[in-house]
Amino acid sequence: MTHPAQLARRRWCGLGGAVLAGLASPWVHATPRTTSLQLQAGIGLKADSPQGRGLAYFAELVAARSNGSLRIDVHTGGALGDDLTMIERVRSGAQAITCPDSSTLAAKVPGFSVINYPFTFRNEAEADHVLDGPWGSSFLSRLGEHGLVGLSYWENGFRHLTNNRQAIADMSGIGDLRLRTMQNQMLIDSFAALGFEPVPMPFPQVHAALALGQVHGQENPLPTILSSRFYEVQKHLTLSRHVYSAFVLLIGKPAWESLSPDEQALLRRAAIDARDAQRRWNREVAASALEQLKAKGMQVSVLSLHDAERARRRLRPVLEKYHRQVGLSNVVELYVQLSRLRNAQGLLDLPAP
Ligand code: TK8
Repeated sequence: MTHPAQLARRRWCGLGGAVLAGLASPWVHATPRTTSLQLQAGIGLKADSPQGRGLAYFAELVAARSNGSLRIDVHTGGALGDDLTMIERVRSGAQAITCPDSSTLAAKVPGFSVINYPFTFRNEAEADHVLDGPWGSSFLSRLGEHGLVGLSYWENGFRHLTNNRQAIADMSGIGDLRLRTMQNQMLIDSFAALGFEPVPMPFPQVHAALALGQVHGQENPLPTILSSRFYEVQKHLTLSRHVYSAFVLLIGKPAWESLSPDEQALLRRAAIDARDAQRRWNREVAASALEQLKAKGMQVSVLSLHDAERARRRLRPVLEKYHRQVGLSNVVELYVQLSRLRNAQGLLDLPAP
């Protein structure tokens, strides 16, 4: 296939610069661009969330490093749709960029579900290690078959449970507690196995559904419980760290192919620099969020190591069912990498923190 940038150069030769300078089509440009290219980006979280700050920073880096010829137009708070909708919009070229939770990409590349296997990562450093290495990259490159380019993993974080019925210290559901989950079958089955009534739902609907009592609980990292104001409609918080959750910064093929190789390299570099800043901000907010949520009136309980282990045992049959679907080698390779890392850190014999 002819690369659009090559096509642009060919047209440039054939038609002459004066004609081309007046054409606004992103397909027709020389380097440097004569008009700036707008790339529309959308995310589900608010502008003041760490994800929102990360995306604004990414846009800033891209604008500065391209001398203004690439401009990312940022839409937050689900203004362009929920994660699944935006993934499709990005594939079709209706929008250029999004940053969904990796769990919503599992319908395309099932291996993404392994990231969300409950009680797997002990800390953020373990997640960074495997996501930024060959294990995480292999899933990003498989997105190519689905019209998507995965640029980098950002942090959503360790997820915690909230509800407005009663304190749940041990992470076992009370049958009729309707718990909003992300739209991922492995997670739906996991929460059912723990005794909840899972209700998969797009993120932008969650606050209203909690307020109306359509669902009684949800689970998300502390920065999201804070930035999405879930404390307004949820009384109880269980510090459970039951799942580690990552975002994937994505650009769709239609937008990607309208960029020259230099511009693609610029975007890849900026995606990594913005990732590092976003993770730092996410961790800073996560560290201070608990005090703020308590001050807003949330009642906090902590899942004990013992109860986490019991929950993990209850989930074993669910995960065994998924090993094959997500690719057994993906699961084995993750555990090999984690064991190596823990071994190198002398942590192999310690219980999870
Ligand atoms: C925002 C979502 C959110 C995720 C969820 O679009 O759906 O609960 O944790 O951050 O991606």
